[in-house]
Amino acid sequence: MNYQDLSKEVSYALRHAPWEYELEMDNEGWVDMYQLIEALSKDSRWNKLSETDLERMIELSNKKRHEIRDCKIRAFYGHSMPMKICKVEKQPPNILYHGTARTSLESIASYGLLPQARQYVHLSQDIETAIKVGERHDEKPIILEIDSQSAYQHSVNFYFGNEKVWLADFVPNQFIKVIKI
Ligand code: HQG
Repeated sequence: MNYQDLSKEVSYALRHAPWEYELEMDNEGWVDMYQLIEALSKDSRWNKLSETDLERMIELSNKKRHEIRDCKIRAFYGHSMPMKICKVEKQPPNILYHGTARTSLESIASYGLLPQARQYVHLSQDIETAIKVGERHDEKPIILEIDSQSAYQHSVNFYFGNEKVWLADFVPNQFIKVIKI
Protein backbone atom coordinates (compact mmCIF):
# COMPACT_ATOMS: atom_id res chain seq x y z
CA MET A 1 0.00 0.00 0.00
CA ASN A 2 1.43 3.39 -0.98
CA TYR A 3 0.22 5.46 1.96
CA GLN A 4 1.43 8.75 0.50
CA ASP A 5 -0.66 8.25 -2.64
CA LEU A 6 -3.57 7.15 -0.50
CA SER A 7 -3.26 10.30 1.62
CA LYS A 8 -3.29 12.46 -1.52
CA GLU A 9 -6.44 10.81 -2.80
CA VAL A 10 -8.15 10.99 0.60
CA SER A 11 -7.24 14.70 0.79
CA TYR A 12 -8.66 15.23 -2.67
CA ALA A 13 -11.92 13.51 -1.70
CA LEU A 14 -12.29 15.20 1.70
CA ARG A 15 -11.03 18.67 0.78
CA HIS A 16 -12.09 19.23 -2.79
CA ALA A 17 -14.55 16.77 -4.35
CA PRO A 18 -16.57 14.53 -1.98
CA TRP A 19 -19.32 14.26 -4.63
CA GLU A 20 -16.95 12.42 -7.00
CA TYR A 21 -16.89 9.64 -4.38
CA GLU A 22 -20.58 9.91 -3.52
CA LEU A 23 -19.70 10.90 0.04
CA GLU A 24 -22.17 12.59 2.34
CA MET A 25 -20.26 15.23 4.24
CA ASP A 26 -21.55 17.14 7.26
CA ASN A 27 -20.81 20.81 7.88
CA GLU A 28 -17.71 19.97 9.95
CA GLY A 29 -16.26 17.97 7.07
CA TRP A 30 -16.92 14.49 8.51
CA VAL A 31 -17.77 11.57 6.24
CA ASP A 32 -18.54 7.96 7.12
CA MET A 33 -15.22 6.10 6.99
CA TYR A 34 -16.85 2.98 5.50
CA GLN A 35 -18.45 5.05 2.73
CA LEU A 36 -14.98 6.37 1.89
CA ILE A 37 -13.46 2.86 1.98
CA GLU A 38 -16.19 1.55 -0.29
CA ALA A 39 -15.73 4.40 -2.77
CA LEU A 40 -11.93 4.10 -2.85
CA SER A 41 -12.08 0.31 -3.14
CA LYS A 42 -13.43 0.71 -6.68
CA ASP A 43 -9.89 1.72 -7.67
CA SER A 44 -7.59 -1.30 -8.12
CA ARG A 45 -4.86 0.44 -6.07
CA TRP A 46 -7.10 0.43 -3.00
CA ASN A 47 -9.26 -2.66 -3.50
CA LYS A 48 -8.11 -4.21 -0.24
CA LEU A 49 -8.37 -0.99 1.71
CA SER A 50 -9.25 -1.34 5.39
CA GLU A 51 -9.85 0.86 8.40
CA THR A 52 -6.34 -0.03 9.60
CA ASP A 53 -4.88 1.33 6.34
CA LEU A 54 -6.53 4.70 6.94
CA GLU A 55 -5.16 4.71 10.50
CA ARG A 56 -1.66 3.79 9.19
CA MET A 57 -1.93 6.52 6.55
CA ILE A 58 -2.52 9.10 9.29
CA GLU A 59 0.26 7.71 11.51
CA LEU A 60 2.82 7.67 8.71
CA SER A 61 2.04 11.12 7.34
CA ASN A 62 4.58 13.91 7.80
CA LYS A 63 1.69 16.30 8.60
CA LYS A 64 -1.52 15.90 10.58
CA ARG A 65 -3.93 16.19 7.67
CA HIS A 66 -6.80 13.89 8.65
CA GLU A 67 -8.49 12.61 11.77
CA ILE A 68 -10.69 9.59 12.49
CA ARG A 69 -13.31 9.63 15.24
CA ASP A 70 -16.34 7.39 15.84
CA CYS A 71 -16.00 5.65 12.45
CA LYS A 72 -15.89 9.01 10.66
CA ILE A 73 -12.98 10.70 8.92
CA ARG A 74 -12.30 14.33 7.99
CA ALA A 75 -9.55 16.65 6.79
CA PHE A 76 -8.27 19.21 9.29
CA TYR A 77 -7.80 21.97 6.70
CA GLY A 78 -7.36 22.74 3.01
CA HIS A 79 -11.01 22.60 1.88
CA SER A 80 -12.08 24.21 -1.37
CA MET A 81 -15.57 22.88 -2.10
CA PRO A 82 -18.57 25.24 -2.21
CA MET A 83 -20.11 23.99 1.08
CA LYS A 84 -18.24 25.92 3.75
CA ILE A 85 -16.74 23.76 6.48
CA CYS A 86 -17.48 25.18 9.95
CA LYS A 87 -14.38 25.49 12.05
CA VAL A 88 -14.32 26.34 15.75
CA GLU A 89 -13.18 29.90 16.35
CA LYS A 90 -10.22 30.18 18.68
CA GLN A 91 -7.86 32.84 20.01
CA PRO A 92 -4.64 32.46 17.98
CA PRO A 93 -1.06 32.67 19.24
CA ASN A 94 0.23 36.27 19.26
CA ILE A 95 2.25 35.76 16.10
CA LEU A 96 1.66 33.51 13.10
CA TYR A 97 3.55 33.14 9.83
CA HIS A 98 2.75 32.61 6.17
CA GLY A 99 5.12 31.45 3.42
CA THR A 100 4.34 32.60 -0.08
CA ALA A 101 5.80 33.28 -3.51
CA ARG A 102 7.77 36.43 -4.28
CA THR A 103 5.32 37.13 -7.09
CA SER A 104 2.36 37.27 -4.66
CA LEU A 105 3.88 39.91 -2.42
CA GLU A 106 2.67 43.02 -4.23
CA SER A 107 -0.91 41.82 -4.31
CA ILE A 108 -0.83 40.69 -0.66
CA ALA A 109 0.57 44.10 0.32
CA SER A 110 -2.42 45.73 -1.41
CA TYR A 111 -5.28 43.38 -0.58
CA GLY A 112 -4.10 41.37 2.44
CA LEU A 113 -4.11 37.57 2.60
CA LEU A 114 -7.13 36.08 0.84
CA PRO A 115 -8.23 32.43 0.88
CA GLN A 116 -7.92 32.26 -2.92
CA ALA A 117 -9.17 28.83 -4.05
CA ARG A 118 -9.57 27.53 -0.48
CA GLN A 119 -12.20 28.33 2.14
CA TYR A 120 -9.74 29.86 4.61
CA VAL A 121 -6.34 31.55 4.63
CA HIS A 122 -3.75 29.07 5.96
CA LEU A 123 -1.22 30.33 8.49
CA SER A 124 1.72 28.57 10.13
CA GLN A 125 2.50 28.29 13.81
CA ASP A 126 6.27 28.59 13.22
CA ILE A 127 8.73 29.93 10.65
CA GLU A 128 10.03 26.47 9.62
CA THR A 129 6.51 25.36 8.67
CA ALA A 130 5.91 28.62 6.78
CA ILE A 131 9.12 28.08 4.81
CA LYS A 132 7.97 24.60 3.76
CA VAL A 133 4.53 25.93 2.75
CA GLY A 134 6.15 28.77 0.79
CA GLU A 135 8.56 26.41 -0.97
CA ARG A 136 5.54 24.74 -2.62
CA HIS A 137 5.12 28.02 -4.53
CA ASP A 138 8.63 29.44 -4.89
CA GLU A 139 12.20 28.16 -4.40
CA LYS A 140 12.98 31.36 -2.47
CA PRO A 141 9.75 32.00 -0.59
CA ILE A 142 8.83 35.18 1.21
CA ILE A 143 7.95 34.77 4.88
CA LEU A 144 5.26 37.01 6.31
CA GLU A 145 4.77 37.64 9.99
CA ILE A 146 1.16 38.10 11.05
CA ASP A 147 0.34 40.17 14.10
CA SER A 148 -2.45 37.76 14.92
CA GLN A 149 -3.03 39.20 18.36
CA SER A 150 -3.89 42.64 16.95
CA ALA A 151 -5.85 41.11 14.08
CA TYR A 152 -7.88 39.08 16.59
CA GLN A 153 -8.50 42.20 18.66
CA HIS A 154 -9.74 43.89 15.47
CA SER A 155 -12.33 41.13 14.90
CA VAL A 156 -10.46 38.92 12.44
CA ASN A 157 -11.70 35.37 13.04
CA PHE A 158 -9.11 32.62 13.55
CA TYR A 159 -9.67 28.87 13.66
CA PHE A 160 -7.52 25.97 14.79
CA GLY A 161 -6.40 23.63 11.99
CA ASN A 162 -3.81 21.40 13.64
CA GLU A 163 -0.78 22.03 15.90
CA LYS A 164 1.04 23.75 13.02
CA VAL A 165 -1.76 25.21 10.91
CA TRP A 166 -4.14 28.04 11.80
CA LEU A 167 -6.93 29.31 9.60
CA ALA A 168 -8.44 32.77 9.13
CA ASP A 169 -11.20 34.18 6.95
CA PHE A 170 -8.98 37.00 5.70
CA VAL A 171 -5.93 38.89 7.00
CA PRO A 172 -5.92 42.65 6.31
CA ASN A 173 -2.58 44.04 5.15
CA GLN A 174 -2.11 46.25 8.24
CA PHE A 175 -1.32 43.10 10.30
CA ILE A 176 1.24 41.68 7.85
CA LYS A 177 4.96 42.37 7.56
CA VAL A 178 7.76 40.71 5.62
CA ILE A 179 10.53 39.21 7.74
CA LYS A 180 14.08 38.29 6.83
CA ILE A 181 14.94 34.60 7.14
C1 HQG B 1 -1.49 33.38 -1.95
C2 HQG B 1 -0.66 22.70 2.24
C3 HQG B 1 -1.95 37.07 -4.24
C4 HQG B 1 -0.98 32.70 -0.70
C5 HQG B 1 0.19 23.73 2.96
C6 HQG B 1 -0.64 31.32 -1.26
C7 HQG B 1 -0.79 24.57 3.74
C8 HQG B 1 -2.30 35.66 -2.48
C9 HQG B 1 -1.63 31.14 -2.41
C10 HQG B 1 -2.07 24.45 2.96
C11 HQG B 1 -3.13 36.61 -1.84
C12 HQG B 1 -2.70 30.10 -2.12
C13 HQG B 1 -2.42 25.73 2.26
C14 HQG B 1 -3.32 37.85 -2.50
C15 HQG B 1 -3.05 34.87 -0.58
N1 HQG B 1 -2.71 38.04 -3.68
N2 HQG B 1 -1.71 35.87 -3.66
N3 HQG B 1 -4.07 38.84 -1.98
N4 HQG B 1 -3.57 36.10 -0.68
N5 HQG B 1 -2.27 34.60 -1.67
O1 HQG B 1 -1.94 26.40 -1.77
O2 HQG B 1 -1.37 28.65 2.27
O3 HQG B 1 0.50 19.71 2.27
O4 HQG B 1 -4.17 27.59 -1.56
O5 HQG B 1 0.14 33.38 -0.17
O6 HQG B 1 1.19 23.14 3.76
O7 HQG B 1 0.07 27.88 0.30
O8 HQG B 1 -1.74 20.07 1.24
O9 HQG B 1 -2.47 27.96 0.18
O10 HQG B 1 0.66 31.29 -1.75
O11 HQG B 1 -0.96 24.16 5.06
O12 HQG B 1 -1.54 19.32 3.63
O13 HQG B 1 -2.28 32.40 -2.58
O14 HQG B 1 -1.84 23.41 1.98
O15 HQG B 1 -0.94 21.60 3.05
O16 HQG B 1 -2.07 28.85 -2.15
O17 HQG B 1 -1.29 26.22 1.53
P1 HQG B 1 -2.69 27.60 -1.38
P2 HQG B 1 -1.18 27.75 1.10
P3 HQG B 1 -0.92 20.09 2.51
